[in-house]
Amino acid sequence: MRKELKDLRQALTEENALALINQQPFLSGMIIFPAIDLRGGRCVRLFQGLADQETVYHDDPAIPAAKWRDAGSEWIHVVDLDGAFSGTSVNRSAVERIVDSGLKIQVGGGIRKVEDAAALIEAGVSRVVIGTRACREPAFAGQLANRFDSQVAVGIDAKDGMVAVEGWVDLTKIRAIDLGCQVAELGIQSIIYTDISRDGAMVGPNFSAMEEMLQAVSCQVVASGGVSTIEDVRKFVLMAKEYPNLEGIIIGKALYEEAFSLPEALSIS
Ligand code: AMZ
Repeated sequence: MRKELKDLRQALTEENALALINQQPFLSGMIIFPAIDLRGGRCVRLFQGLADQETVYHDDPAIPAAKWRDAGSEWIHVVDLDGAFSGTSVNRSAVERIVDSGLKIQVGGGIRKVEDAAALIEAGVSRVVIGTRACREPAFAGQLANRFDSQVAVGIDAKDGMVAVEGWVDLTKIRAIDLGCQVAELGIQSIIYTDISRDGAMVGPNFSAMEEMLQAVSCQVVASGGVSTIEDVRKFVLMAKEYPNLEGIIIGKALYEEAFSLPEALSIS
């Protein structure tokens, strides 16, 4: 047995390892994050983030959380939409119910103070996502990164390449790429990059914008917005092989509308 292991180790030069990876055309280690967006305690989806274009999928968010867990997910991406619109965490008890599912939870929406981030991490959230305040004051993101390390990510939500904040109502003059580079330099390890016009629209992701961000920043990137077919997932898996900093993708509406199943997506990632 020892000898076989030694032979295997010797055979595994970097070149051989790359060849092995390439023989597995679809396995990349990319994380699939099923999304749960919360509004008034319920699991909803918005069309392009517009508050008046809402579809309710579940009154109790613990139901999709258990469903995604039982389907084999490791993570869930949660957005407190009321929090994002109002600037303070609102759906705290719903978040805690999702934490009870036992999955790793990434949460954004209304986290604008150090205490908000600390309280969520204390409550069992694995990673908090900071949007508005990171854009308005990038040093704040750096401060959180110093304190919470990889348990803090920055959410960059863009329309035509420019960052939108405050529930995507306020469009800034800041380029998404510039903010990405800035927060990565300040120690942020992951960026959640959303293309607003694709979000909840089932029109396919903005692959070229994602690629640009992946090339520009030194940290990991999670792609969000527009995934609508299993082919979109496959394209991201191929992209993850080219850009190892593509940490994962967020899938929302496509799963709720059953365009494909979560096990299907997990099996090719
Ligand atoms: O759909 C929306 N209008 C929306 C949304 N999904 N607005 C903000 N968000 C999400 C961002 C990020 O995860 O994608 O809320 C978070 C940012 O919240 P804040 O409060 O830090 O800007």
